[in-house]
Amino acid sequence: ASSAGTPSPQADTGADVDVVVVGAGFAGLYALHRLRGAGLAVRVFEAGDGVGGVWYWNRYPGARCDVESVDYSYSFSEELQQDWDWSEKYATQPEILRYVNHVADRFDLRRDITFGTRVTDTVLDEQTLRWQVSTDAGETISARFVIFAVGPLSNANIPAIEGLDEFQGGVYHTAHWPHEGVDFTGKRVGVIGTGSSGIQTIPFIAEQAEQLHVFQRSANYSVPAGNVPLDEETRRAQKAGYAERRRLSFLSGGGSPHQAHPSNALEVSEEERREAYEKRWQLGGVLFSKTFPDQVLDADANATAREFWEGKVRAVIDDPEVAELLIPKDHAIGTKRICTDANYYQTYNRANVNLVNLKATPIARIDETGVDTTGERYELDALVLATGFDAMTGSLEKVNIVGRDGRTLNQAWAEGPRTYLGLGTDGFPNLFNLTGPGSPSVLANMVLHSELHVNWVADLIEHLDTHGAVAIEATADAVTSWGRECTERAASTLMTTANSWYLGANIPGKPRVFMPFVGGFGAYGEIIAEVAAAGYKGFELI
Ligand code: N01
Repeated sequence: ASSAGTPSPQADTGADVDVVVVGAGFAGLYALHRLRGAGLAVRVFEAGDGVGGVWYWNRYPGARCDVESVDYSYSFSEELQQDWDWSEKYATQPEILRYVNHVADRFDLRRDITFGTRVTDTVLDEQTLRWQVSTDAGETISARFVIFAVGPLSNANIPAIEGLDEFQGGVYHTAHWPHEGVDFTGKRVGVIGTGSSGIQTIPFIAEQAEQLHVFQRSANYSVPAGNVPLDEETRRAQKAGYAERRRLSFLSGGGSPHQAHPSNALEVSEEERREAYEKRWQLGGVLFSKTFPDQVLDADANATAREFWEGKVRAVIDDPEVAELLIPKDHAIGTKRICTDANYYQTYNRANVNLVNLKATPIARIDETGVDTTGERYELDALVLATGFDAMTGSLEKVNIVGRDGRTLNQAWAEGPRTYLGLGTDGFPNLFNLTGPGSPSVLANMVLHSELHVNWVADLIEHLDTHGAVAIEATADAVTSWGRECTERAASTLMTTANSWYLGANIPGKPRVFMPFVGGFGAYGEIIAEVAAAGYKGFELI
């Protein structure tokens, strides 16, 4: 039965499985493969019509990963990583989607995935400790375990701007891009939002559109991605070095094998510091924000990185007034997810690109044919919303998850997400959330993070079975102390000083809680391994 209580013709099939997995992105696919391999009956539900999660939906021009392809790929199968050839240092969205589809075919995953179907309700039967999982197709199945693999950046944020629904031109959110693409040739286009998505897509749209207006509320820091094609020799070397590369990645701060400079930023000479920043700049991408270990811990150290960045960026923007608007003044570099780009700042040198400063003149309203700011009117044929996501909790929140005593997860998380190790919550036995709040999540390479989490849950299920336990549940004490630890760790950095989506600051009314675990991917891996080795300390076996 659905939460609305209206049984549909297919309701209550009564089918039993060991595990329901919600989502067929990187995490969900590996969960299916690993748990099926452990002899469990697994059923996956996926809202999209294909695999890939975020890479299925985010098809905007210029969409590309900001983690190197050699690292942003599964490590669980040596044959897979030796067989697959990445064509570029940073893979485009279409290439990643091809890869994920290859994985689904190669490991025969599709037969246990139901596509085009959303899980609506997940309700605990307290007698049996099984979960009744219902879908929007009207099916209900019973599962011993439920694994949410819904992704931290999957619930698009549509801004509440007056008149948005009146606009008669095309409106495209970057996370719901039409599969057939959009042709902006000869069009007057507006882009709202200058986060990672906006910064990646703006240069592409600028090349096509007749006129592009970029509506910027907050400026962001972006670093050139430094993408290059991979030649056969590089690929061979990468493949030969995979074992060590993966080992270092699993021990690292962010899930890729690069190490920060051995000294703190302020402990080295100015010359050495500049050299280190230059080296990272040439390497390209997000690792610039991790050049020195204290870069997001110490404001003075951070200022040296910011200054270097500012010099580089000002040098490529022709108009100093435009440059002034594009330089963030409201947060330290790296305290919001640093963006990566190809010719983003240079795009503002084009005659057909105009930067609208919403801080000075906010959007007043949108109507059938354009956008009115408090300063000017912009006639538009198309509007692109690069306005991000209700991150980390948004997609889970849409599911009616009912645990012990009829308490919903949304009630349990009303003041912000409460988890033990990011994986479990008291009152919700045998229910696991992958790569979400309370884990390194978006601060780490999501592919390896998915593997880490899935392997941990698979081992845990085996442990329950060898100990004759029906279920496992985080204790309230463990949840409280993990929450405290996550908050304290975040507060000891500069990360809590920015109004970022890590803190829910982009969604009006969302509790301000720093959601990811900031202590590093490797350190987190050690913590969860120790918990397992100690017989799942902090959890109760039932
Ligand atoms: O979303 P965002 P995103 N009026 O939230 C603006 C990953 N990702 O999709 O900052 C006007 O960062 C908002 O302005 P402000 C990556 O982790 C990775 O770009 O709230 N503007 C901001 O400029 C990333 O961090 C890759 O003032 C409004 C923008 O919209 C995460 O996804 C590529 C507005 C939203 O930026 C999210 O990135 C893409 C309003 N009402 C995404 N509401 C790569 O791998 C919002 N904005 C490279």
